[in-house]
Amino acid sequence: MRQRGWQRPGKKVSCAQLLGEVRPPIDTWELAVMIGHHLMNQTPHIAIVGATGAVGIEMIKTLEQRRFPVGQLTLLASARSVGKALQFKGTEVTVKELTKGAFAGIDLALFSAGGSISKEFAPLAVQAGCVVVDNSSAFRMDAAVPLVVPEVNAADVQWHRGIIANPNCTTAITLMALYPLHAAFGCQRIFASSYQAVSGTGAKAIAELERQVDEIVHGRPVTREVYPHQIAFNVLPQVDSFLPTGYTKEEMKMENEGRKIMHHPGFRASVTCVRVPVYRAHSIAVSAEFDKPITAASARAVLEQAPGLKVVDNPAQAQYPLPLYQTGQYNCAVGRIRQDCALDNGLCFWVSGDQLLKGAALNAVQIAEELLKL
Ligand code: 2RA
Repeated sequence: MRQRGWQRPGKKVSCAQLLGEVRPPIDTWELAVMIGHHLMNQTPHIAIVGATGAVGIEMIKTLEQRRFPVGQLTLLASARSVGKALQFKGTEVTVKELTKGAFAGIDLALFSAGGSISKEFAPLAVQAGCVVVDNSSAFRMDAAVPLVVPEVNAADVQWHRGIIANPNCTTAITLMALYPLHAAFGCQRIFASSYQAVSGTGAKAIAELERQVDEIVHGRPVTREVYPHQIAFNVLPQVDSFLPTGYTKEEMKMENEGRKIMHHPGFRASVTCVRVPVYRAHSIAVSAEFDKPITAASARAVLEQAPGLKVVDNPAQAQYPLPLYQTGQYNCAVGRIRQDCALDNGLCFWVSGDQLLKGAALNAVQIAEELLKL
């Protein structure tokens, strides 16, 4: 039977639980820790874990550009990055080693160093009195951890117990357009394909694309280290590893994370994730089915009011969202809005967004901004 609602292993979780109405019992110590975590210093000492990675660097820039009231900034990374200096507000901040004791005195830690680092160090940071915003998949589906896109479910930040999860980039960008439509018309299911940039895999994948282009242009044999096939002048219908169902882990994040973020346990998503030879910004082509009748005009009217979203939709002038122009933008963009000819109450759209920003660093900083309001 098809599972309803997102799950943690061995335990079904209802929407009411997601909303924090039925939570695991809290003992006195845990309550004291929660209260401590909710009294956020208004000029917090912030740590960035994974500071030298692509997302870490964007986190530093985003804190500065959004004038986040950083009291002090500590940059943490693995031993091999120790001593590197990164710029923040015109001064150099030297990277320190991520150790078990690194979180003493830190109020808020933004993690983007992979799931295994998060699993090891985020609980230690919480024990040290720090609130963690985690960009990995380690805690996203944990019932005790809110999973937040501020434009969709900012209020979920209120029930955190020390860790708040940032969603997968493709999910976050899709929901920026899908959620306002769901709120207005009631979305039950989507069919989608993603077009994911190589920077989603990391610096080595960017280097692989550049190297392969150079090899091809100069007639040398193509070499490969990161992807199972040549990515230059090609597209790969695989992002992440395959599950027994034939979907990849990345593809199922849309349904599982979408259910939790939208508080919509019945949401269904059939997705094909595709890696494309684009440097930066992911795009998603979506066909969505709604409870209520929907037209391109009624959808456009909703999307034009949606926070963090720009409508770029003038096909006659060849205007639609392009990943090239979404790079470095905080807002996502939606276009190609049209009634779906194969679904009842269906709508097709194309949404594009910078996955290092809305899909990672910006979303994490927006969550931090919500924490300051508690
Ligand atoms: C990717 N979802 O693009 C990843 C990045 N978080 O592969």
